[in-house]
Amino acid sequence: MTPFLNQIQSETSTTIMATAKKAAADNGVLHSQTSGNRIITLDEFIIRSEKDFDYATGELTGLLRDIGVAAKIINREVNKAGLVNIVGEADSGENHSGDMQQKLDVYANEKLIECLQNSGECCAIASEENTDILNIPPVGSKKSHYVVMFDPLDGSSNIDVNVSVGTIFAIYRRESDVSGPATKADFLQAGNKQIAAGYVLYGTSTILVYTTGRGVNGFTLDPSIGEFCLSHRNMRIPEHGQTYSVNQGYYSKFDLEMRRYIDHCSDQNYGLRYIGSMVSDIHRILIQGGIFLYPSTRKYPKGKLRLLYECNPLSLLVEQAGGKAINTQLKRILEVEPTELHQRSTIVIGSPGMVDELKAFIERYSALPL
Ligand code: AFP
Repeated sequence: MTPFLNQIQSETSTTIMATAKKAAADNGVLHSQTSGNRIITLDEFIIRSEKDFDYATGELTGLLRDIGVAAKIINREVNKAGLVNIVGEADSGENHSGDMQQKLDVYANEKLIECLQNSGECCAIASEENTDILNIPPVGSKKSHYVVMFDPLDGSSNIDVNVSVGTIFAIYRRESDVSGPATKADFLQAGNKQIAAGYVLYGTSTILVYTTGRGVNGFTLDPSIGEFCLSHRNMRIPEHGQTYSVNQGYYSKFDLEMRRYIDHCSDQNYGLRYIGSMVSDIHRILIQGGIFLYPSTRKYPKGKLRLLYECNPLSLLVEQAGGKAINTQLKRILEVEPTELHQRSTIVIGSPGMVDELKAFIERYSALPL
């Protein structure tokens, strides 16, 4: 080897050593920032919690881990979106609901399906990006009991401008016979039948938040070790917050009760915070309290957001953290019986005190004409 090549090799090893040392040091910071104890990774937490599940066969554990892996892969692409030619609209054009599919939407959808296919713990998926349900071929003789629904990249119209986006997922136990393919009815279950639900927020840091119906926990991705680490244990939503979250640009298109409530928020000096990426807004509300509204508008008389893979999983998380989620007919979101895969819903979700406050406005004003 020439002296020149020798030098390069030795410089490279020094750089690798330095990077490793820095990673270890950063990791130490994270240790002390979390709880002062050793780090608990998502995988470890899921395995430890397995005994809490009603059907503790390891299948659900496997599914959550598959979603965790997909989240890391999606995170990698989201983070370099500005560097490569992956931002912008996909060649496939519009998805079934008429939204322009973004390239990263398509990528995230593919990765989630791929990861869920690998372990064979999921028998079928439904996604915002697919018109129909997609049966997954069984792995060997494995008979899977679960179906997974997701919005692979919610808020994707924000990608090109570097605003946080998120993945939302919901897991149900199938109702059809395990020996045949899953059916649409397996997905059209009320939200209160969810076995698990969660989101991944690709923000200033990447965080995965999930529930299996026994509280809500958040795991922040430590890029130096490539692991989601427990950072938000047993999240509890404050009874009342200081912000409201709504697209106030539609004010004149909202019904009277919504306009009155928005006026009330302004009178109370609540701050207006609306990111246009629901996962980000809900994450803030879970931590700081507040209320998020997406009522009917003239354009979306039934509301804009999707019941099955946006409203239901986020409602389960918020309720599990002590919050409330209803539609503008005052029905608990988790009790709505779905009739369509891509059904839309109105939603009022957040701190219990604020949802109750809005409920009083609906009860008082909704009978009045616009
Ligand atoms: P996109 O995924 O098309 O960006 O929609 C995001 C979203 O479903 C939700 O995350 C936002 O809160 C909401 O729509 C924003 O909708 P408006 O632009 O109508 O306020």
